[in-house]
Amino acid sequence: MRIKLLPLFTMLMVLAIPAGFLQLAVAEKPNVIVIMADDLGYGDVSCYGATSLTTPNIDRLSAEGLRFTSGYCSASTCTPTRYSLLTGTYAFRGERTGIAPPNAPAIIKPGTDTVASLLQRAGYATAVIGKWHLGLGGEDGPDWNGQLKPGPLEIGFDTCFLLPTTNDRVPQVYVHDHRVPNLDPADPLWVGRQKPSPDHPTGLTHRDTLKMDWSHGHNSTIHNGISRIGFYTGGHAARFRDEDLADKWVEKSVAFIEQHQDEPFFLFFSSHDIHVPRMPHERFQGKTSLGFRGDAIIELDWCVGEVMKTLDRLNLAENTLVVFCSDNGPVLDDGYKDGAIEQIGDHRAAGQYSGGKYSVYEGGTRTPLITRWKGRIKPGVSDEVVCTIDLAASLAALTEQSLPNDFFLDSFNVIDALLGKDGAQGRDHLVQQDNGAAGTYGMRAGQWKLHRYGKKTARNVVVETQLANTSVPPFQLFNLDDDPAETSNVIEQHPDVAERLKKQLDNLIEQ
Ligand code: NG6
Ligand code: CA
Repeated sequence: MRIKLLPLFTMLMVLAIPAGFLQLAVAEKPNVIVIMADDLGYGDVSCYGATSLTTPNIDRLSAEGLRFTSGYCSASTCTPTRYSLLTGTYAFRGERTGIAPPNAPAIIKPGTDTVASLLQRAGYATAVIGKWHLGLGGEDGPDWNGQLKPGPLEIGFDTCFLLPTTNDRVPQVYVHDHRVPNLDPADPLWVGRQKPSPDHPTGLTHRDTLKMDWSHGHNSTIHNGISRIGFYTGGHAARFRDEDLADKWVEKSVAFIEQHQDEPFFLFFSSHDIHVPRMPHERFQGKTSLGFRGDAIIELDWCVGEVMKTLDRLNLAENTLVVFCSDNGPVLDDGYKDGAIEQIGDHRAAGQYSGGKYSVYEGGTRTPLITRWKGRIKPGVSDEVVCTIDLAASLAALTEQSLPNDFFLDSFNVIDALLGKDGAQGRDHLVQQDNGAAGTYGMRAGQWKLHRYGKKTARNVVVETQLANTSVPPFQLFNLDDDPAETSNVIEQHPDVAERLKKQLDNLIEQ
C-alpha cells in the first residue's frame, strides 16, 4: 500500500514545491572539513563551560555554528572511533578494531567504502592530515622502509600526511602518501616489540635523562627525551619533534586547501592534540594554569583558528561545512607525569559527566561536537543526538550519493540535524563502545542509558580512580534527564525499560 502510494505522493510534492526551491534539492557540494581532536573532553573548551582556560577559535566556530550538547563519538578510544567515522559501521563488527599497536596492518581493507571514497566519487579532492592509528600495510604490517600500503590512499583519500600511529607509540616519523619522507637508506627504520639489543636505551634504563617522565607503560624506546610504547631504531633523519606536530598539520592543511580552493574538497584534519605525550610547541608551553594538558588545548585551538583564517582568506567560509569533534573523552594521567592531575584545579575535563576515555559512561563518548557552515547553519545550540559515525550517511545525503547496501551499516542520515534545520531529529538510539575487546557497551535511547559490562572488562584503574569497582553488576540503568552523571542505577525501578534496551542492544550487536 505504502509503496504504491509513494510515487503519487512524490509527484504531488514536486508539483507543490515552487520552482526556486527545486534548485535547493539539487546536490550540494560544499567543502567538508572534519577536525577531530584526540582525547578532548566535553568540558575542555570554553564554549562547553571550561573556565580555567579559553579557546577563542573553537568558541568562534561555535558562535557561528551549531553546538551539540549530545554530540558523540562512537567509542571511548581512538581506533574504534576512527574506524566508525570512516566506515559508518560500529567497530565491534570489524576485526582488530581495538587500540592499534605500532606495527598493525591496515584495519580498513581496500574495497571498503568509506566517507572518503564516497566523497571522492562525488567529485571531491580528499585528504587526511594528522593522526591515523588505523594500521598500514598488508598482513605483515607496515614496510617502514618501502611502500606503506594499503593505507588511506587505498580507501578513498587522494593524499595523506600522517602521524602513522599515536605520538606515544613508535615510530616518531611522518608518512606522506606511501612513504616515510626523508628516510636515509643508510639508516633504515626498524620497529618492533622486543628490545633490539641489550644496550638499547629505554625509559627504564635511562629514566634520569627524560624530559618528561612516564607514569605507567611508555618506558621503551626514547625519542626527543620521551620514552614511548614499543621499540625502534634508525630513521633518524626522518624523525619529528613532538613540539612541531601541530605546525606541520596546519602547514599541510593550508597547502591542501589552497591547492583545491576551486573544487570541492574533503579534509580530515586529525589532530594529535591533546593525546599524550602532551608536548605542545614552546610558544604554547605555560599558557594555562593546567600544565601541558591545558597548553595542548590552546595549541589545538590555534590550529582551528588557522584553518578558519585560511577559509576566510580564500573566501570559502560560506562554502565549507566544518565539523569539530573528538575521538574519545578525556583522561588526565594517560601514562606520563605531565602535571595534568596535580594542576587540574576546578577544571572538569568531562564537564558534568562521569568517566572519560576507556569508559562507557557519558564522559567516554559525549564530547564537543560543533558544525559550522556560514550562511547555511543558523547559529545556536542543539540537543539532538548525533554521532561521528553518522557523518558518512549524512554527507552522502548532502551530496546525493547512494549508500551501498554492504557498507555504512550503522550510519544514520542526520544531515538536517547537523545543519540545524527546524524540527530535524537526530538519532533515537546509540551504542557506545569502549575499546571493544571486552564486550562492554553503553546504550543510549532517549533519556535512558543502559550499561552492559562484559565478563572480562578491564577497567583502567589509574584513569578511572573514582569508577574503579571490581564488582560491577553486568547491567545498570540510568536516567540521563535526572542524573546526567550516571550516579544512581535505577534498573530495579525500571525493569521494563532495561529489558527493552537490553533487547535492542543485543539485536544491534548480534546483527
Ligand atoms: C593505551 C596507552 C595510552 C594510550 C592509549 C591509546 C598504556 C599504559 N596506555 O594502551 O597511553 O596510548 O592506549 O589512546 O600504554 S588512543 O586515544 O589512541 O586510543
Ligand atoms: Ca584518542
